[in-house]
Amino acid sequence: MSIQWFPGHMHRARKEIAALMAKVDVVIEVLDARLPTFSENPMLRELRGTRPCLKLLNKSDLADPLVTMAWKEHFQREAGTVPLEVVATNARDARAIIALLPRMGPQRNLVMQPLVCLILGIPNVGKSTLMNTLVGRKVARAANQAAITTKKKRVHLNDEITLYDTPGVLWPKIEDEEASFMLAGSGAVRETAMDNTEVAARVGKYLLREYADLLRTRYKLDELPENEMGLLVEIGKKRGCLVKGGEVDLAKAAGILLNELRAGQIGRISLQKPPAWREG
Ligand SMILES: Nc1nc2c(ncn2[C@@H]2O[C@H](COP(=O)(O)OP(=O)(O)OP(=O)(O)O)[C@@H](O)[C@H]2O)c(=O)[nH]1
Ligand SMILES: [Mg+2]
Repeated sequence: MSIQWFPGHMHRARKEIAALMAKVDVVIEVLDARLPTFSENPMLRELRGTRPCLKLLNKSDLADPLVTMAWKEHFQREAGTVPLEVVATNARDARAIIALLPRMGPQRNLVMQPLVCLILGIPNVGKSTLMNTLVGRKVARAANQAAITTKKKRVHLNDEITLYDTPGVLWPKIEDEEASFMLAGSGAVRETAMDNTEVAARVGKYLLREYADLLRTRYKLDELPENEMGLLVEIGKKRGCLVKGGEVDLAKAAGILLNELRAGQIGRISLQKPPAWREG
């Protein structure tokens, strides 16, 4: 499965971001802490050029803490970027970001010429939520669905910082199969653009390998199913997703697994491990 979901507003947003970039001092790239480099848009990296970049590992409350720590070390080695793990609704994290931004931009009189910061990222990673927390009031609509923001929005955070929120942008064709499935599992893709059961099966396979104990506890499994389809069948049985004849409604079981994963109900789960993790 490769995901092709690049609606018109994303195409427009990409062009707007490119046009804005000339006056941007600092890029705030919001990544999903559960899958940091899968959620890094290569198109945005190109647009950003050599501008200083604050890489926020957001939704860190949902991710596996040890894996997030390893990801932070991974990004610390990247020139020109500062990684920070955050929760976009957390006011303390917002204060830390506000304190950091002026130190990352060019040294000048910011009251005379405010620092321009651009919030970028793929859909549903928490850009608008972050904007609201930074400003301290609701200035942008945020909701748990991909492609909520469709137009850029400018807000003066204070006398020294101007912020832009932008629509989430994916790239025209996500070729990497593992990345496609994990992005879909994380909630970055509208469900109409993917096959829920296929996504849940692939994510389920990963969870069986990496987080078997969490699955066992959440779904009260005495024995671990042998494979991903077995997992969906077990979840379906436990949750009464049956159709006529006693068969399990796999699509419904898939929906339960994905919703509970996204809500953090299975536990703190990372959907991607850093390269150094795998090498041991
Ligand atoms: N658990 C958790 N949820 C978060 C966090 N940040 C954002 N969310 C939730 O993620 C969902 C998406 O948030 P938005 O701020 O609308 O995301 P966005 O990046 O602006 O999305 P688009 O406008 O579609 O590109 C909302 O339900 C938020 O409440 C976080 O740090 N932790
Ligand atoms: Mg938004």
